[in-house]
Amino acid sequence: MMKKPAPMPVIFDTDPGIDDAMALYLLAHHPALELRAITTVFGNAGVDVTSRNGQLLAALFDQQVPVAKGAAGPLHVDAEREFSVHVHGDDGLGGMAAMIDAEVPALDARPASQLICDMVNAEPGAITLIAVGPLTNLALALRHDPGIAAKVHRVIVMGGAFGTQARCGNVTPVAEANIINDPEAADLVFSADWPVVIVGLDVTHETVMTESYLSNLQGRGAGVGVCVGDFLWQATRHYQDFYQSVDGINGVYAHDASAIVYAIEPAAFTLRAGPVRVVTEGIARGQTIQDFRKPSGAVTPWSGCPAQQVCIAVRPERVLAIFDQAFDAS
Ligand SMILES: [Ca+2]
Repeated sequence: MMKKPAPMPVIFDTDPGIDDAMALYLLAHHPALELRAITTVFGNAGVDVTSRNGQLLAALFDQQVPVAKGAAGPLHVDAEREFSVHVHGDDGLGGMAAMIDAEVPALDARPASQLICDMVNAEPGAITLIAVGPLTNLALALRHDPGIAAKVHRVIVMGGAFGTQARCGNVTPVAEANIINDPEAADLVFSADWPVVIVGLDVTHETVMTESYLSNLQGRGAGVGVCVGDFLWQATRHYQDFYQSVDGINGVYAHDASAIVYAIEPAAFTLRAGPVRVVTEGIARGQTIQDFRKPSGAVTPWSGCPAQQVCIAVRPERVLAIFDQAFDAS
C-alpha cells in the first residue's frame, strides 16, 4: 500500500472576513493540510476585529494553534485605507460573531511577522504560507528576516486580477481589494525570491457558491457550540445580498477558499509563469501585472524578478466539491 504523504504544514495569514472563515474551516479539516498558526491583518475590518475573529474561529473550529496579531495598516501609513464593512458587516462576520459560543484562546505574545519568521526558521523548507488578506505581514516578515524567503516551501496568495476572462479589479477597474489595501507590500512579496502562486479574481470569480449550495451546508460540519454549516449560512446572508446587488449573482464567490483548494488539489487550476509587479502609483494603483512574454532582452521593471505562478483557469466543480466534502462527517 502507498504511504499517505504527510500533511502540508500551513500558516494562515488572514483578515476574517466571511470567506476567510470558509477557507479556514476547509484548511482546518482537510487531511492533506495541517494548520500550524493563524496570523491576522487589517483588511475586511480593523486588526482588532479581525484578530478577535481569528480567535473566535480557532475556537469554533477546535484548533489549538497560536493566533498572532499582525499589521494594523499598510507599510506606507499615509496610504488611503477603507475597511470593507459594507461587504462583511461591522463585526467582519456578517453580524454573526456573537453566534460563536466557544472558549476563546489568548493571542500569541508575538507580532504576526515575528511568528512567521520563527516558525519558518524552525523548519526550513517545510512551511507553506497561505495569505488571504493584505500582504503586509508577509512583507514585514521579509523585511525583518530576508533569509526566510529561501526557507518557505511555498506562498499561496488570494489576491490580484490579471484580466483573463475579463476578470479585472473589484475595488477599482484594475485593483483587487487585498492588493489595493497594501500595494507596496504586495509588490515586495511578489518580487521576493520565493515561489508564489497567485489565486486572483481570474479564477475566484469563476466559482460561485449559490444560495442553494450554501443552504445545503446547514446542519452539517461540527463546530464547538454551534454547527459550522448553520453559522456560514447565517453569516453569508448579508454577504450574498452584497454580491447580488453588485454583480447580480445569486450566491458568493469562493475567494479565499480557492487558495486552500489550490493547496489541496493544484491540478484543479491552470498556471501561467512570469514575474509579477504591482502598480503603486497613479490611477492604476493596486493593479497586478505579470510579464508572461518570451524574454526579449529588454530591461523592464519586471527584469530580475523571479517567475511566479498566476492561476488563469480553474475547474469550479472541484472547488465546490472539495469545500462541500469538508462538511461530511470524517
Ligand atoms: Ca480575506
